Amino acid sequence: MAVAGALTLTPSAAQAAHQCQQGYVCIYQHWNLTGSVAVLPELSPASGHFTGQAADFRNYHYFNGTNLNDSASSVINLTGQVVWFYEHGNYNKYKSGRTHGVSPGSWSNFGEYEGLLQNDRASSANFTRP
Ligand SMILES: [Ca+2]
Repeated sequence: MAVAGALTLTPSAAQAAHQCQQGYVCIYQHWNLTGSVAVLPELSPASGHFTGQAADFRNYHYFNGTNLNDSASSVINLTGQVVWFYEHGNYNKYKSGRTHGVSPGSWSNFGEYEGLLQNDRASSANFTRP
């Protein structure tokens, strides 16, 4: 009995937006800061492991285990500098590609603007204006 009720899943808790903390860049699997999140210490001054660059997103995963490369859809930047995302690894150094900058204290969806980095295409990020 009550089988139907037991099968009713409530996605709200699992899919609730991760609360990004001050001093961090938080990258989300889906638009509007939803889905699983990846927090890269190298891009987050508050982490204690800030280098200002992540050259290859294949080396990172969301909390749910999915690889970060070619899957990022939105980002919030709670650092004091513009963070730049690139279509290819090594900040498009070896291959021309699109970019998308996210201003301090703001958030953005990838792929909402023609000419900028598209959805599910980010492969590296840094704080150096391309
Ligand atoms: Ca995505």
